[in-house]
Amino acid sequence: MARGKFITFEGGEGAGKSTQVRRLAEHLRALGLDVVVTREPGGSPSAEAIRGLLLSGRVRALGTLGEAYLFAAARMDHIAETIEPALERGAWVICDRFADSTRVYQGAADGLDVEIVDDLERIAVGNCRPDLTIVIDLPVDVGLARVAGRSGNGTGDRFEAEAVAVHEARRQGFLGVAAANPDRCVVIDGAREADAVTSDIAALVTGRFGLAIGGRA
Ligand code: Z5A
Repeated sequence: MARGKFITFEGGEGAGKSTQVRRLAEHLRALGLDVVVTREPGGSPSAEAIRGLLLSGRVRALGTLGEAYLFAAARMDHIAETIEPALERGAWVICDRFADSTRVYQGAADGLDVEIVDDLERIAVGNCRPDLTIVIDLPVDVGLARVAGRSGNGTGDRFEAEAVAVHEARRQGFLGVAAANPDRCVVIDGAREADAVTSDIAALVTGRFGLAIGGRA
C-alpha cells in the first residue's frame, strides 16, 4: 500500500481553515479516497486533553516556552496515534494547523527563539512533514470580524483575545513561512467567498497530486 498524503492548513483566526478542511475532505472522498480529518492542538485523546489546557489559558503562567513544550508534546502523540497510522495505511490526512503554527504563534509573534522552535520541531515532527501546506491569508480585521460574529461577543479563546498588532505579526509570520518553503506551501487568498476559495484549493490539490477520477494519483 502506497503511503498517503499529508496536507496541512495554516493561517490566522477566522481565515476559514476549518471550513476549507471540511470541504477538501468532501472533495477527496468524492474521488474515492480514504481521508482522515484532524486538527492541532488535538487529534488524539491525550492531545485533546492538552488542547483544553492550552486554549483555556490555564497554563499561560508557564510562559511561551512552557506552552511550546505542551504543543510539541500534543503533536508527538497526535503523530504517533493518528497521523502516522493513517498515512501508513494509505489514507490522506488533512490537518487543521500543524508545526507552522508553533513557528508563527510561539516563534515569530511571541518571541520564542528560532533555534528552540527548530529543535522542538525536529524532536516532535521528525520525518512526518506535510506534503502540502495551504496558507489561507486574509486581512486581520476580516478574520477577527468573522470570529466575533461566530462567538457573538468577540472575546474568543486565549489566542483570539489578543491585540491586533499580535494578529498582524502572525499574518506576516505565516507569509514568511510560505516564502521560506515555496515547494511545500501555497498561499490562498481567503478574503473571498468561501466557494471561490474552495474551488482554488480543489484545483491546487488535484493538480499538485495528479488526481484523476477514482482518486488514483
Ligand atoms: N496554536 C498555537 O499557538 N500554536 C500551535 O502550535 C498550534 C496552535 C497548533 C487553536 O485554535 C489555537 O491554538 C489557535 C493557534 C494556537 N489560535 N487561535 N485562536 P482553534 O483551533 O480553536 O482556532 P483556529 O485554528 O484559530 O480556527 P478558527 O478561529 O476557528 O478559524 P478558522 O478555522 O480559520 O475559520 P472557520 O472556523 O472555518 O471560519 C470562521 C467563521 O468564518 C465561521 O463562522 C465561518 O462560517 C466563516 N467563514 C469561513 N470562510 C468564510 C468566507 N470565505 N467568507 C465569509 N465567512 C467565512
